[in-house]
Amino acid sequence: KLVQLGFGTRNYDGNTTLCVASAVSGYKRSFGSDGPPGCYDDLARADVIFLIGANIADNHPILCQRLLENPEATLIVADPRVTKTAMMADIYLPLKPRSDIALLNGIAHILIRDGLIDRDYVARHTEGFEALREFVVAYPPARAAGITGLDEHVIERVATQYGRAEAAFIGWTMGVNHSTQGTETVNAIDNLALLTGQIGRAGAAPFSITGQCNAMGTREAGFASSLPGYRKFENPADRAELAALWNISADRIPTARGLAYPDIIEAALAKRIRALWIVATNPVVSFPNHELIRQALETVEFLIVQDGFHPTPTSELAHLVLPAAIWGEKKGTYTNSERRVSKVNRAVDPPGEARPDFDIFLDLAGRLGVRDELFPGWRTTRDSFEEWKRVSEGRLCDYSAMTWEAIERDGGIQWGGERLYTDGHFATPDGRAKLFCIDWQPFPEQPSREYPFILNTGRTVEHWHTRTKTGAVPILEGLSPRAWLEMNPRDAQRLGLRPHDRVSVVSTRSRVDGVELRVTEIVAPGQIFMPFHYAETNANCVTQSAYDPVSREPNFKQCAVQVHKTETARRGATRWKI
Ligand SMILES: Nc1nc2c(c(=O)[nH]1)N[C@H]1C(S)=C(S)[C@@H](COP(=O)(O)OP(=O)(O)OC[C@H]3O[C@@H](n4cnc5c(=O)[nH]c(N)nc54)[C@H](O)[C@@H]3O)O[C@H]1N2
Ligand SMILES: Nc1nc2c(c(=O)[nH]1)N[C@H]1C(S)=C(S)[C@@H](COP(=O)(O)OP(=O)(O)OC[C@H]3O[C@@H](n4cnc5c(=O)[nH]c(N)nc54)[C@H](O)[C@@H]3O)O[C@H]1N2
Ligand SMILES: [Mo]
Repeated sequence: KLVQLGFGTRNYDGNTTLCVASAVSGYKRSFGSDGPPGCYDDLARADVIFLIGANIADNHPILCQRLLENPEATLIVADPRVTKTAMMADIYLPLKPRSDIALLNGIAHILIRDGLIDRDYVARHTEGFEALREFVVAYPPARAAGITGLDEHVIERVATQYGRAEAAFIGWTMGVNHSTQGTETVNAIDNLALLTGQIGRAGAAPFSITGQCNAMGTREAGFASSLPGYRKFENPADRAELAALWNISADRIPTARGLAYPDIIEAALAKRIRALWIVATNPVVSFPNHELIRQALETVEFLIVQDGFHPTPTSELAHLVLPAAIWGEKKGTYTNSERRVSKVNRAVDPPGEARPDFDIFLDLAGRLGVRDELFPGWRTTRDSFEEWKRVSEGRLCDYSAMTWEAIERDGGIQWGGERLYTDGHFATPDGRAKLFCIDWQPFPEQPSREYPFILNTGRTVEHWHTRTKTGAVPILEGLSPRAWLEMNPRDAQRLGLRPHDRVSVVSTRSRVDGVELRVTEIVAPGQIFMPFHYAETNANCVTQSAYDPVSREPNFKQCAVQVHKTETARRGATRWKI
């Protein structure tokens, strides 16, 4: 409300665009709306669990414990890297980077060929089956095996297990979303669930595991890719309804979305955007192609950074820093992957001048002269929760029956109940889900003679993203004090590199120096992996500006680089300290 109606700009986006935007766009295209259909308990209820590009042992360790409740289930893990999660798998699929669509189409081919689909479900609840049936003829197991590098028999086995399951769960995270084909990969995943009717029942769901604790926040509250309550910009009835709820004239509601995150950054570089306000994200470390974001932030005439910590690599560049209270210093609700709304309470007072983000927003609204009109009588996050109940009423994400007291009493409440689409009725105009014909494409920057390695980037359990918090926790920092590069022994031997060598990772864009080498078969020959947590050796110096055309999510998981021993002169990279 403040950005759209107070500032009068549509150019607003969430960090979610670096994270779950592809899942959102994929769900919208397949099911007519965003909203993960399943719940965490499904991991304990499924008899087949298929994890694609999701390393839950490191990144969702609490959720991962649900697997222990379900030792009978077959766990299938598709990841080019032998992660801790891959080590837990009954069937591990070390597929080639970004070959997931070929694998998924190959599985769809086998399911249809062998009659392992739910014909009744497909006929009653989906659209596009005939086209898909003809399309996947082009993905026989031999071709899927050729593209993925997997054994044909393993693909057959996975398809048969999935097709015969009573309840099959597919969970995915950034190995899927961080791709120029992220949205399409999600559609190919949704295809499998729809073909087999593995959705809307206990244990059965195509489930996007979100990243941050409140990643659902920007998704539901909208104003980036949709209007609040999953309303659509292009739908006049949605706009009229929202305007009526807010008691404003409908022509103040935009009819199309504004610029997405990467497009805002490019517009800043081109001076079409002259002021930027960054809240609760640290893009100098987390945004792809570091040089570009640094230049963009140095180009804007006014940069405001609102963060719980200072200095951070981003707040250092700010003209104005607004100190924010963080978790445990403020009160409100947040919503997780399984649509569960939880309450967080203030345990301690914020230090110094820090104030809850909400208070900063209200204060600003007052100074802009829009507080009485847009936020009449609002004092606390409870007031915004009460309005949100009215705005979300009757929508898929309906909060209207919740109260703060009930949320606290029940340990969180899920909107939409335990599972969505239990009756097979989807959020599309005709109520049917859509099957998509998705062709596999090679990833955008292929390795070459000069840049022979495919760089994969991601996380480790000890650190949270850009380390503004975990870098200050001695035990975590001690366990994982610096960035490393994983390389297969064959490649290391060929390059004459040894464990603990300091290496440089170089792409056509820029370079990172002084990264500690780990020689390990966790990665296959030709592939290397580096965590992106470390500002002082920033993996995003080398990643590229390549985005999914629909979701605008960056292709963080593959780019072409060369690796060599760091010259001594470059080793003394100064360490960024909190
Ligand atoms: N400890 C810790 N936990 C976290 C976070 C953190 O920073 N630290 N961050 C949170 C957030 S916001 C997020 S989004 C989640 C992310 O959670 P994950 O998505 O599990 O994390 P990543 O390590 O980014 O990537 C997951 C896997 O994708 C694989 N991958 C790479 N390329 C491909 C491919 O082409 N195909 C397939 N199938 N897989 C591929 C990688 O090898 C990696 O193992 O974690 C959340 N939890
Ligand atoms: N190469 C590569 N890059 C990636 C990824 C990858 O896998 N590979 N993953 C991407 C993904 S999935 C994500 S989610 C992003 C994460 O990237 P970021 O969002 O940039 O990472 P965080 O470190 O979580 O940044 C959160 C910031 O908010 C501050 N903060 C914490 N709590 C509060 C609060 O209550 N209020 C305010 N105002 N500030 C607060 C923190 O101090 C921190 O500076 O990184 C993306 N970048
Ligand atoms: Mo994320």
